[in-house]
Amino acid sequence: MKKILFLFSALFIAACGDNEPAQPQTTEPDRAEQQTAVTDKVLEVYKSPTCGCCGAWVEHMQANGYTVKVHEQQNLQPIKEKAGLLPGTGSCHTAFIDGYVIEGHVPASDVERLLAERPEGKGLTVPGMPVGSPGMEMGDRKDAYDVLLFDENGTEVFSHHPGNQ
Ligand SMILES: [Cu+2]
Repeated sequence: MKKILFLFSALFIAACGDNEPAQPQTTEPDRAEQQTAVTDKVLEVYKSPTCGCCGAWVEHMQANGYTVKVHEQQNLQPIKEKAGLLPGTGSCHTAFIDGYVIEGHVPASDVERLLAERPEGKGLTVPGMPVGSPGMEMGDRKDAYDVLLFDENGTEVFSHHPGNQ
């Protein structure tokens, strides 16, 4: 299982592009993790220093009113394990907010709904990196994708985003 997850994250980091310089707002993970449960709308994001689409997603969340703390590290494997992601359901960056995991390019509107409805589960994931999801804009192209609610047993569709193709 570790190996599978590692292969996925390596694949996504590669697809993400190595074109973005390191962001300056890196903080120590240990210190920040203690704050996640009590702060409102503070998103703790773990990403590789070179992931451009991860940075674009961070900007999407900031534009929607979230305070974001970015933690940059090369090896995200311990974070994926902490998040409890099932093999094949991961993406590039992993975030935590208010007791939930947000994996990959989840739209801010879905995070908003998650925090309002507070369903049972570990959090939301958009596996892979669908074109047209927040942070993955490529011209006018939008691929259809699902946001999944997941727990240790599996996933269910939380919302569907239709494409335009
Ligand atoms: Cu990405």
